[in-house]
Amino acid sequence: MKVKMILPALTEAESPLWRPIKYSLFPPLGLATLAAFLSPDDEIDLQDQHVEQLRLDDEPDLVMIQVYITNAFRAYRIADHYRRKGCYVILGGLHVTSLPEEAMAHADSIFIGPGEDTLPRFLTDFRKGAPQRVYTSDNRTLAGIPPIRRDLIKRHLYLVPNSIVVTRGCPHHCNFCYKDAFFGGGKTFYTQLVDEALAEIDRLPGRHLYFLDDHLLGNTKFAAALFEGMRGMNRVFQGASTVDAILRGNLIEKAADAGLRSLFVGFETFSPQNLKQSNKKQNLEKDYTRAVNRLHSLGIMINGSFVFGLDDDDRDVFKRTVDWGVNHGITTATYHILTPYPGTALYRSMDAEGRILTHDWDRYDTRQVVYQTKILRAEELEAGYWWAYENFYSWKNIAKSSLHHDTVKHIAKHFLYTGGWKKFEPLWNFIIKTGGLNTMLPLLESILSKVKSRENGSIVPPVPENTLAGLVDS
Ligand code: B12
Ligand code: SF4
Repeated sequence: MKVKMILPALTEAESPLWRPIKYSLFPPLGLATLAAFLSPDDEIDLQDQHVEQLRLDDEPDLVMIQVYITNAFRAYRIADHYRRKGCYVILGGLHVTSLPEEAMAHADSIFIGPGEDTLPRFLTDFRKGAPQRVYTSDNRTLAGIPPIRRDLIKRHLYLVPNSIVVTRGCPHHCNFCYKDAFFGGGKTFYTQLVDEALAEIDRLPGRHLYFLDDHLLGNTKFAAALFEGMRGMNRVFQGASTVDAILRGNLIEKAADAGLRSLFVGFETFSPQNLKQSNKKQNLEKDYTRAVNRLHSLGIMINGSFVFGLDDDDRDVFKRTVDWGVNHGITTATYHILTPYPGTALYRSMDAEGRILTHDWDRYDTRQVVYQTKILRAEELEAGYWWAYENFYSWKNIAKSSLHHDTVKHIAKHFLYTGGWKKFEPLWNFIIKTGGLNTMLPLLESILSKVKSRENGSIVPPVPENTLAGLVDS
């Protein structure tokens, strides 16, 4: 059987003239995971529009398309194109799960939730000639899933070909997050078997790994065993966590020992009001500064995530947030404008209040205001968002933030990483166009090599386990 798998890009990434480096970072891991359920005899063509021109002149037996909110309209156009040719088209992913009826109009079958349990069911039905219209995931396990078909990934087109996920979902329930909508009807947080996760890591060439898990430290027992198993593997890796998990116990030291060098941390907001509005209770009354110091003392760089536009935000929020990041030596900052994704609790409450202003999903890219704001006007919010990026990544602030660290190596690392990331977009564009992106990996690996603070270890003692118990409610 001929199978075509497609990850459509959002509009911005398609321009032949300009490819932001962000879209050439990670390969289509979800589709490569699903490809493992196909037969070795199937002829699979996996295309990622973020990094290649789509070929649409073929006539496969089965077309599988991954739909995010910001690629939904394009995904539907591609689906319609193949259905007109008589190909069988199936749609799955986050946006299909949020809005199944919308997706149904463009597909022969749709998939609700993760695909590890539903795709095998569909394939059996499809081969028998009796596929159903809707497949809904209800059996959430990663035990025994076949190895990801990484052979289908064009590694040379990505800066970070070694992306990996060893858990699914998250133990928390922030009301703006995609995850409760996506994992509804079953477990919302589950992990691989440790041995299987370690085997997957072992299969990856080179040193660098990027864990795309929503919360790599979310299950303490699993993460501790994983990091234990990774010691001595000589890996350097990046991942994501919450503030409370960084402060709790000694898991973060274990992660650092295993090779963790940079962490995406969801600070999101400094306002308790906003945290309550977002049901981000795991951040309430948590000492962000302490978390930052703890990471820095372990030589872990921080990518801070911040959201603008929650109802308690005023005109000063942009400056406050940027200043805090610079004064705390945050390496990179990711700012978002609050975006109520359909299917989330945030969307439901805003919809009930009549605050949703548009259903143009292309605009739900976390850079545009799509809802009725409260204190800030929409124009102020968008202007403040761009101002924050520009200021955080000004040379002056990159230098100031780098100088926060106490060793020359850490200062240099910070300066190179942040400057290289944000200040050389034309150079990245050139490297992408000339096909040499993957050759930059050794540079990334050396920037991520180990640094320790002068105190040679953690200077920030952990918060006792039981003071935070109960907040993680998996
Ligand atoms: C890596 C990543 C990216 C990467 C690469 C994406 C890629 N190559 O897949 C980059 C940097 C390009 C990216 C960009 C963006 N991203 Co992004 N990204 C992620 C991240 C962190 C991990 C994705 C991943 O690999 N998951 C692991 C794999 C195994 O799961 P999966 O891809 O979902 O696939 C499973 C199922 O969805 C399902 N499935 C998927 N497709 C199909 C198809 C069929 C036919 C079937 C049967 C099943 C199926 O089966 C798979 C196995 O279970 C997620 C967060 C997350 N945890 O998902 C955010 C996330 C997907 N991104 C998000 C957003 C908003 C964006 C951007 C708009 C950000 C921006 N401002 O630019 C852009 C838009 C991209 C686009 N194409 O439209 C949101 C999406 C919200 C939504 N409702 O759609 C998420 C959820 C982040 C968040 N917390 O809000 N992203
Ligand atoms: S902690 Fe992060 S991944 Fe988990 S629910 Fe909140 S926003 Fe989503």
